[in-house]
Amino acid sequence: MLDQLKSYDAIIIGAGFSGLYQLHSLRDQLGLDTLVLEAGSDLGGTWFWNRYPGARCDSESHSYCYMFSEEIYKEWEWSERYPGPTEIRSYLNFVSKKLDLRKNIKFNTSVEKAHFIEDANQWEITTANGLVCRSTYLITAIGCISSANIPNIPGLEEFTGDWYHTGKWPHENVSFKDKRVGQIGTGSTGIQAAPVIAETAGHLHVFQRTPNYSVPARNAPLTKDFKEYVRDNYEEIKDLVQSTPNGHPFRISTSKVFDSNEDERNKVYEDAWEKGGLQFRATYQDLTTDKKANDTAADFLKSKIKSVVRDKKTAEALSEIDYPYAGKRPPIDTNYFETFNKENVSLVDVKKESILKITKDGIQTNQRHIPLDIIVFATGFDAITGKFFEMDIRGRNGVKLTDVWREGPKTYLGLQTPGFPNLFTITGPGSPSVLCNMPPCIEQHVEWISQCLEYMRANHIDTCEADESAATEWVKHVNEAAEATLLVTVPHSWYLGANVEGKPRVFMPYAGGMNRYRALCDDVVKKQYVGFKMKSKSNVINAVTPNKNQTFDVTNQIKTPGI
Ligand code: N01
Repeated sequence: MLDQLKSYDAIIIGAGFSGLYQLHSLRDQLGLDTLVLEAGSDLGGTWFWNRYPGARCDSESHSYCYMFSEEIYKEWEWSERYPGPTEIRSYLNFVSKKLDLRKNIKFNTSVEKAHFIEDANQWEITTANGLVCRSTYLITAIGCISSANIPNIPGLEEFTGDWYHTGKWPHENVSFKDKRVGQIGTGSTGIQAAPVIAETAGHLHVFQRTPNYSVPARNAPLTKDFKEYVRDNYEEIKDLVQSTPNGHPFRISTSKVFDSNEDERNKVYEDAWEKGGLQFRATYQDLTTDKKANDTAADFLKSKIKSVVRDKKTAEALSEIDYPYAGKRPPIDTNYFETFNKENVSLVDVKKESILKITKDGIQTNQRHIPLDIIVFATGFDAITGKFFEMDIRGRNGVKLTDVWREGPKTYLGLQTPGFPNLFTITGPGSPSVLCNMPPCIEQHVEWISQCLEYMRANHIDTCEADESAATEWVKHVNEAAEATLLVTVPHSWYLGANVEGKPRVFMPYAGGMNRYRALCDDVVKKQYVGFKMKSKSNVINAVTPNKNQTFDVTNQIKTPGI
């Protein structure tokens, strides 16, 4: 209890990519007394928890890292095209050691409450292990997909076998050898997990509710030449990821689908299929905005599934996809569809054979009982807002964040919520976040927040708080950006909160593109933090209310969304 009511300049919640860089930035660049509180027993964030079989990042390793330091970028060498959790954790440990970050992190410390104490102009934080401390600034670095979603299927408590959620995977080895395994869920995670589970399982039943498109990842060790290219082209790669709408190290084509004839198009798709990875969606600029254009890619990908999967009924169930390609987060895989050609793997099409309940030794569908030793829930997350709602966060006048966000998250630029002074949310709802490669989004937010705090301190400003009307305009703009894409046409997407019972159906991330978003945030700074109320003691120093032409041009068409 040594830290009872100790005050810090800044408290950061979370020690993943965001929290680590924010700590370095505030402590070493701004000289602030900073503490990080982390629920896990070690650093890593998403990568501390997600250790499920087959887990691997879908972003290419040379872009899935920090770029704020040329030295760090060049000193680290990735081994494969896509990094796995172990290598990512080693990387974060390397960064942490280099910057001496651990000394300011408290592990096994889960934040339960964060209340704004108006008189003191401070946040008071209470943790599950009894720590109470205060800070002037509170920064959430809690990730977007960190709150596991376990569906409410009756009977789970009766199950006598083992069950796991992919997002809370045990640190010790889970053996599937000769076991009867049921995997529920075929999103990005399930598509990565199934082929690896099938390698040793006695039998794997994959319960699929909604079929998914997937493109081969084509993971491979990085060649000596590529490693050299990465080392020699730091500036160029940095410029690329920071200037594309999705933060990935490839440009989205400027061509439109119907600029090419069918043969040319198929060649483009075939080449992208061979190359593998998320680059498939960058083949044409209108794939994510024009349904007819999208149909050409969707048909190509469906025909690939049918050409791989030998059993006709299974191929049909896997390829009967009724929403646009990349309308949900597009997975990439290693032998996912090939896995269904194995003797020990079968697909359970939950649309036709619904799950009634979990029994003591399996899953009862409306057609049969499937005996199981292990159930793997690859059922996703209460994304973006879920982790916030696990904490009791209260702003001015004791107002709860859960109440302010009841109808959907209300933020200005995804960075702040009106009524919650000095609370900053890294990759919060209303920012590009999950539609992009995360590290460039994180770096942009961390740098923006640090710059804002520097400005506040230089100008003796005590509180920074999003203006109500600025947040209203921003939420409107976030909706308009989404409406300009096919993303909103997929009713069962987690981007809309549709995967969690009772969650409001609101499109949460900003689909206007990372490059555009960055420019808007920079413009806000240039305009003296327009849309943020900056107060010193009780005087308003700056309360420039935005007018929509001033801050973000909501009428400007979103041509290349950040997805
Ligand atoms: O979760 P999901 P995820 N009965 O929500 C099914 C990121 N990620 O963990 O589509 C039966 O996408 C559900 O069915 P449906 C990435 O951003 C990143 O796979 O709702 N099925 C769906 O099939 C990704 O988008 C990497 O009908 C049920 C699945 O469970 C995000 O994480 C790697 C069900 C959930 O899919 C989440 O992906 C992996 C029920 N009751 C993931 N409830 C990287 O590369 C749910 N489902 C960094």
